[in-house]
Amino acid sequence: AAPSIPSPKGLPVVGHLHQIARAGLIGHLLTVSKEFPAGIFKLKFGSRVGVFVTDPDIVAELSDETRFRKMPGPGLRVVRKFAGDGLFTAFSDEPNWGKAHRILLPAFSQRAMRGYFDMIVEVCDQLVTKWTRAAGTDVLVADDMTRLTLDSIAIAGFGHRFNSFERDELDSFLLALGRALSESMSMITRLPVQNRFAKRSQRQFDADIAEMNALVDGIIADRRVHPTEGKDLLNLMLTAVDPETSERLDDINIRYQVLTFLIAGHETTSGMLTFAFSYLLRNPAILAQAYAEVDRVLPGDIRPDYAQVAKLEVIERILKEALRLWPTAPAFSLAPFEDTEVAGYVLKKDRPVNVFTPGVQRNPKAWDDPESFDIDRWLPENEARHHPHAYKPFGNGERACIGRQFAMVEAKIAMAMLLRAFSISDPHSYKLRIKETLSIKPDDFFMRIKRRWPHERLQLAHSAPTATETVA
Ligand code: FDE
Repeated sequence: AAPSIPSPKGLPVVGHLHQIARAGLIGHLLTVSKEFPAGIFKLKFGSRVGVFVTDPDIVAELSDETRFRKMPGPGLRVVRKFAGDGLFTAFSDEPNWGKAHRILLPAFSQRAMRGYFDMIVEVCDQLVTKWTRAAGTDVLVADDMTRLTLDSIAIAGFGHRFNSFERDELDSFLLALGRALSESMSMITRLPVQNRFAKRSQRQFDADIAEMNALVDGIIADRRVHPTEGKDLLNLMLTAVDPETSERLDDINIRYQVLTFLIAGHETTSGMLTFAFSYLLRNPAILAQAYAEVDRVLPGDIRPDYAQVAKLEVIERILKEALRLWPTAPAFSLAPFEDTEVAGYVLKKDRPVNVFTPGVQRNPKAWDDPESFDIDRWLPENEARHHPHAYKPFGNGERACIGRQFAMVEAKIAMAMLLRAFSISDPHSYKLRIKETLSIKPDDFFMRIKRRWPHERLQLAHSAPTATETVA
């Protein structure tokens, strides 16, 4: 008989839930990853068992799409209560996955990106305006990044304006979503018996779902009354025909997709930006490189154009490295089509196995000095030498992130526009704490901002040959 997958010591009944409650799921998994260098282990969540993989060679096997496919685990199955068979939460063999994938792919082409670009710049500019008014104070980074990413995906995808920067509170959609996501997490880390007593949470959960649906239905109804030209996500959903089946998406599925994009399109991207800013503050030499780059690529207050995004190489490497240490969608799950053996263990047909990306992406087998923030890993000559399956912040294969380009374009231009206008500092010496919903982001991270110019820009022009050299 094949051996069973190793597991840290747990308690009867609760298994490892008490440790998870203390360290948070991600923190606990990172600790356990180090205790199991073979890169595969299991944890007990009450009566349920989760298998986690952090070894890049095992990930290589799991990435073989002839043997494995995405299999939503307990977390995503709870999210299906509101995202249904939308792209993110669909099982791969649900017909609506293929249909929506084929219909929506054109909305993420290079050409489509160019079309969204001005809208994204517009939203970034609203944040620059907000921070200019707030200059000299401390801003709560995650909240403003969330306003930025939510407003961008909503305007680019659906022509909907949240106008989040006009209000001090976060949009009530975000509050409902935040509660629904943490409740989804709680449902899987609570014992069944505890779930039975969580009636109030259940009622709140239902109310939050109703609120999100009302918003989405409003967005769809509005477009039906005021049709627009162009092929944004919503127009494709409402009008395009699947080339393979010649069918359109049905109304329920469109609702799931709009909600899916609003969620997937903002949570992870705002977390990525927030982590990236927190690393810049701890790495002044890299911050200096970033200032130098934005001053070179986007001088003065010119309006950025799409061609400049490709030139933001330092910024891109900063974001990639932030996503290595803290992939903001921190796991994805796969299951074999048939019982199969991996690394000497039997994996059962259809039983989800979790690729725990923070563990994979810090695995010393694949990364030198894995805990250090080193953007030079992403210089082209170094990138070519990476283990091919040690970096998966956007998932794998046909179920990989459809919004990857969108997220990177948005994050690059946002970070560039902010760094060209503001110098950032960390007077409170922020110590990283992770907030977990289904995605992860730095909790309670404030950053001090000051306008860099006209003030500093003018000074630099007097004192040195180029702004670039002075800052660097
Ligand atoms: C997806 C995704 C993924 C995979 C998952 C699994 O496998 O389970 C991942 C990992 C991700 N994604 C990640 C990320 C990061 C970031 C920053 C992002 N992401 C972003 C974004 C944006 C948008 C719009 C999106 N995103 C979206 C999406 C979708 C829809 C999906 C699903 C796909 C399919 O088909 O399946 C995803 N994303 Fe992401």
